[in-house]
Amino acid sequence: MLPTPRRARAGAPVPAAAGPAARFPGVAIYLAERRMGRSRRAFLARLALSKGFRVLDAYGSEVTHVVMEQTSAEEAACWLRGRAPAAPPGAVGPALLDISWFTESMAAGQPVPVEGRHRLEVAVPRKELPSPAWMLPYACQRPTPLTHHNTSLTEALETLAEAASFEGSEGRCLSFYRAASVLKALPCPVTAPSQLRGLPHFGEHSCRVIQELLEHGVCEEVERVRFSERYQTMKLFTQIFGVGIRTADRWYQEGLRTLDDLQEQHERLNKLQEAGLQHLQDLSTLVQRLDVEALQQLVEAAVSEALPGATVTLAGGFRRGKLQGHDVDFLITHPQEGQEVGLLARVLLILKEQGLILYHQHQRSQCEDRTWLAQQKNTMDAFERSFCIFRLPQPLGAAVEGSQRPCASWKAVRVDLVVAPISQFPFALLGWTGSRHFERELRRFSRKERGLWLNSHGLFDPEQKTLFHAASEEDIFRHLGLEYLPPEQRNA
Ligand code: DCP
Ligand code: MG
Repeated sequence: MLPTPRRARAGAPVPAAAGPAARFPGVAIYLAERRMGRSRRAFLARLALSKGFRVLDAYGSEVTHVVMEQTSAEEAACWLRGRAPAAPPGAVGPALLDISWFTESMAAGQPVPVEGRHRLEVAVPRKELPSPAWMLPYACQRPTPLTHHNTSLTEALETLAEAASFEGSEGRCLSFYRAASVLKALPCPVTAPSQLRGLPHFGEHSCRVIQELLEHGVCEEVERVRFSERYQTMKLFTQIFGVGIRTADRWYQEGLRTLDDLQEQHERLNKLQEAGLQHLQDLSTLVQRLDVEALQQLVEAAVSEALPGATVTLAGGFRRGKLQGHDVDFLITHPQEGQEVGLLARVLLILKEQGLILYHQHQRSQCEDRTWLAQQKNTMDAFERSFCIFRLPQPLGAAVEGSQRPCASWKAVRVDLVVAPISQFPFALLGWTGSRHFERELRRFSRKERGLWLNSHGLFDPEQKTLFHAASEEDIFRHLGLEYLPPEQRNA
């Protein structure tokens, strides 16, 4: 049986309502957690209590002021109808207010009179940029399609995010990614800086970048970064399979700048990196949809030969609808738990016998260590997997785009094969479908708003020490109280 969704605990973090000491007897505030989030609600409740306001933990007839965030008047009215019996004729229901009434009252140290501008907004007409109130703060709360209306703006912000990651500035990196992700979810292009006002995650720096881009077509800081030796070298090194930021940085600090520098000192490279460098030409050419289909057939054939009934599911960017990608991610499982053990080695043997593997690095499963199921950290996962470079046959005479071998009979393609036991498969599929930013946000949302730890193995309740069992991705969204987003809408 499924445990009760955490939303049932919605009221829990709000401290007990202020008692007789409340300074404003005519005012009883109810903070609606929906969209506000659990931690923020608890914070606001404490703030109001400390100023002598009465804050009610549960909604009831005593409530005079309902405060909501990112909610339209229609949604609020609907919410209210679902909670309270219709008020008798002539009776005045509670005021449905946005956060501005609350913040002004806190600043004044007393309830300010309710004015029209405090009342919840009516829905904006479609096709116009929505009011910021409509933009939910977590990327996993809003659909993000593959193609959007603000590509040049998001590319600039993502360049700054990437540059920050090269410098180890995780906070700055995330701020830029979050701002970029908000722009990807907008239904129309941003054409004036004023449209950014009130959007979540738009700090002063991101606003300045967008303002410059809108006014001048370029942003000086972005251009400076793009053409800097540091950024270009880090980009060059990190695109080599097996080279992460730390390694690239070390090489940079040691004075290496070019691929020739690396070739000359190839004793520095481990086997994975050597293979990456050897096939760099092909691997830096984007994988196409047709390649993915061909690969899926090859992998499926090998998997069913190794274990009839085992399945292969496409994950990663291609599952989100991308037409091109830097690699191909496949998840392998079997409907009977335990049957998947030892499968990957057999699959690789078959693929190797067919001459399809140029390189592979096997990583054994660490799932026996059950603490993985309850991991809070953002590390990837502990599934058995193989990082492969496939030798993918090309149709006769086909040109390999960007290749030095214009009519090559094969090309090198990066493929990740990941094996998940069926009981963890929905979590693995959700975790491996991405995007990376979507995953990051989903985990952050689970932790901060629901108090649950999510990873590619499961969803864990650290208080009750229980794991949630899911039969599908939909189950996981439901349990988190999130609207289901299909893979094509997870391109955050
Ligand atoms: N993933 C993750 N955290 C990581 C690595 C991967 O959450 N540290 C997830 C999200 C990714 C998915 O796994 O979307 C696959 O990873 P890829 O690096 O292959 O990314 P994509 O497939 O999304 O894009 P592409 O391969 O085109 O670069
Ligand atoms: Mg991928």
